[in-house]
Amino acid sequence: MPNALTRIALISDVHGNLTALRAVLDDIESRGIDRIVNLGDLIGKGPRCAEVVELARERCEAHVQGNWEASLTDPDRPAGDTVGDWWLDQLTEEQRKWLWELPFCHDFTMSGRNVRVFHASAQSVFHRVFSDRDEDEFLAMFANTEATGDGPLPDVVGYGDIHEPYLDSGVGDRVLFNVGSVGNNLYEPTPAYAIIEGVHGSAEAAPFAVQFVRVPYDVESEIAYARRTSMPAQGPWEVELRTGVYRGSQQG
Ligand SMILES: [Mn+2]
Repeated sequence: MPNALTRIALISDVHGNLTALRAVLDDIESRGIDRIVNLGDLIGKGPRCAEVVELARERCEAHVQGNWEASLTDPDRPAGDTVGDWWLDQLTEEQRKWLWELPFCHDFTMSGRNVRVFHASAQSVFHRVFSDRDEDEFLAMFANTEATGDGPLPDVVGYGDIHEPYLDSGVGDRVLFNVGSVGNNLYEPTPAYAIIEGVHGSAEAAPFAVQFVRVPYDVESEIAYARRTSMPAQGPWEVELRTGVYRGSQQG
């Protein structure tokens, strides 16, 4: 009698976009999936960080820290560093502490594979790995580092940070994938997340799958909400949400 397959939804980079998060959570629920892991960057860029943090805490069984959490909620953040203050001010003291204490990675076993998820790379939440990285960067995603600790070496790695979903089984039997972004996708702006399916907690080989989902949502409603606030960088953010063109590539 085979073990039942479990599905886990992996979400990342919500970035304060509550309308997008609600749409994605509704889609996850409609599939009968009740296990969700958050890969970081709940906050920053968008208008509703506090609400997003609360909803994610309610619905996700595990979380890892993103670069926005790591830089903004650091209790030793340099006093002169005011970039991001608007977003930090949205959060309660308790939320800041919770975000600061989030773990770097989350490891588990599925269908005989060691799965590891983190925000950006095995090196650091600030070390960005794009989809066109070279083979050395690919392999480095599967290494144990000071940040990851000495857990079992992963065969499957999922991450966020670049706001662009992809899957690469480029070297050996390793699988690297990016879950995309819920609240701030680039290239194709529709919210994205991933589902992995397999026998959870099992060291025995069994079917294993990764699936990507795109969930349309009411982007204009999130933009209308943001316009009633004094959120910084609103213009470039609106272009990102509507077109997927990164603020650094937008024509002035
Ligand atoms: Mn991000």
